[in-house]
Amino acid sequence: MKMRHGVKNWVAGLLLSALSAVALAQAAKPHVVVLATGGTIAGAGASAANSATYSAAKVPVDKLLAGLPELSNVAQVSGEQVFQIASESFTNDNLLTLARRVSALSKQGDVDGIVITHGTDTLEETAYFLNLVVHTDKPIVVVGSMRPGTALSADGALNLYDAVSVAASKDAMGKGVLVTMNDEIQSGRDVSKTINIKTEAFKSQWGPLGMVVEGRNYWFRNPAKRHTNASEFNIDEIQSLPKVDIVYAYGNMNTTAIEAYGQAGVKALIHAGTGNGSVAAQAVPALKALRAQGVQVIRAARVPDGFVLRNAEQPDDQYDWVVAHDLRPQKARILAMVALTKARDSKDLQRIFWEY
Ligand code: DAS
Repeated sequence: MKMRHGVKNWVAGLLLSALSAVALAQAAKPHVVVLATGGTIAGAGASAANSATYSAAKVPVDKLLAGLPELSNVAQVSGEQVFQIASESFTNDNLLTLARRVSALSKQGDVDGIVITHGTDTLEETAYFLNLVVHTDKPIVVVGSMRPGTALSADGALNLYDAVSVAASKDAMGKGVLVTMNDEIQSGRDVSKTINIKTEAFKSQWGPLGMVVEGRNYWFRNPAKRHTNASEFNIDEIQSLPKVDIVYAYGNMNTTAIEAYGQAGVKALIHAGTGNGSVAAQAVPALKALRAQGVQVIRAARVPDGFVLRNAEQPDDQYDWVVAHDLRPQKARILAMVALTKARDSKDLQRIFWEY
């Protein structure tokens, strides 16, 4: 009897030490916080055949994480539901709230990396905003999906696994805010959504920074522009964002929108011009009038790739206008809002567009 009791204690001891070894091993893994904001990655469709018809922003973060037990292979993961919205509805207040939470978490010693799950429509704007204002070297990874988790060949699970894996990686530190979609690791600054119906939707004209395959990162280049700790902008010092809007140019261009934005009190207007940021002759006087009222005029291009050359299509020096460099209009708006919290003239604003 005594012998059997001894064996039982020995087996129980073994089990306990095995369990504590597993718990210890898990506790030794990096701690990644997943901040959920909604989007397709939290979407649900009526049937598996619905890869494009579904409701976004339905699945709560706890269910997202519970549906991916493999995450425990790469990190200790905790989740927070910051918002539950489709990202086309993101506002400046959403950007400020999210960035403040990311900044606070990045300062915690028990947080090694942060993942933000996000709708794909404005994911590139949020990623760039965080890249400009969050001061940390810890990996921050923004991730979405093109298909809801209920669809055949859904892409959200692997995208999220890749995002957590990258956020848990020491070699992802100091690279600015990252986006993991479709096996690629993109720069939050450079990446844009380039197609609205395929899983290979996010591209940068300068190429991805690297790839992530089966939890391992393969790096091929580093960001060239200022970001995170090297940024002169800090979310902890930003209370609000100035009004900056975008006007889209096309044949038969008129000045209705330009004048309306001027009356609405924009501090800067992004002009998404044709070609190399061209401005229709009939629109030039309206933009010059805005500049005379103190509004910054920033020439971007509706053409997705390339970059706008200063003084090429328009005499920017003479008009005191700024060019958006290689930034697409929606990204130029993000940078202009952040820049105008500090820049006091167009010369300084142009410097910021060269550097960020
Ligand atoms: N409406 C889209 C959004 O929330 C869905 C998505 O693609 O994530 O951005």
